[in-house]
Amino acid sequence: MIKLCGFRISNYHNKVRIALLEKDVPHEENENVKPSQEADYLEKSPMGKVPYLEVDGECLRESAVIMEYLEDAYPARPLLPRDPLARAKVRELNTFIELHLELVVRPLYRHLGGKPVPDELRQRAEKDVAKGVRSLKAVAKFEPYIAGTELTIADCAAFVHLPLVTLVTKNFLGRDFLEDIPQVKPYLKMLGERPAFARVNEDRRAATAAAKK
Ligand SMILES: N[C@@H](CCC(=O)N[C@@H](CS)C(=O)NCC(=O)O)C(=O)O
Repeated sequence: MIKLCGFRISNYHNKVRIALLEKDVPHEENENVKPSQEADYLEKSPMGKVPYLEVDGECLRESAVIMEYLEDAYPARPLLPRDPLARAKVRELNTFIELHLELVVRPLYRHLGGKPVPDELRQRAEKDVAKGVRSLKAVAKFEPYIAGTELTIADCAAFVHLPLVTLVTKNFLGRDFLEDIPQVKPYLKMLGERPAFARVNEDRRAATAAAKK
């Protein structure tokens, strides 16, 4: 049995959980695991991050690696196409979303609590988000899925990460940079109607509300 460890507000945890549900992989979840730099936690996750996946007594870290493992181990309901170039195009999209959008807005996300944002950070983020959005626009298909006619790992990533890009750019950069890609909003709505995506989203909302109590 495999076990996903993390918490249900984490976008990376939620991305993996969507894949597990979409692929109908039997699994357990420990949703009470928080990032930590304590020595005993670092044995499970050496970067101190969530999520990690427990598989046969081993821990697997890094959500992109976990997604690839799930594809290899559970090929029955694929989230990657068979054709090598098409597979690479999905990974390209995933990289634009995670490396060039999510990781770019993440340092600002930490300031949502009200901590002032240094000008330098804001200016750098503004430049970099614009590049990330431009790249996403160049490759996203919305036919109706982000990589084409089939649901892929890039949809799992887009669903959890793009709302953060909207939140952060609206709050700190004066406008939602994703409005430059008008298909994004209806696309995220369409994904949110799929049972697996809807369930993870509802659980995220519940966990967020509980954390505020
Ligand atoms: N590259 C990692 C990123 C995971 C990540 O950043 N997780 C956040 C929670 S959403 C975390 O653990 N943050 C705590 C930290 O960075 O110390 C992955 O894809 O798994």
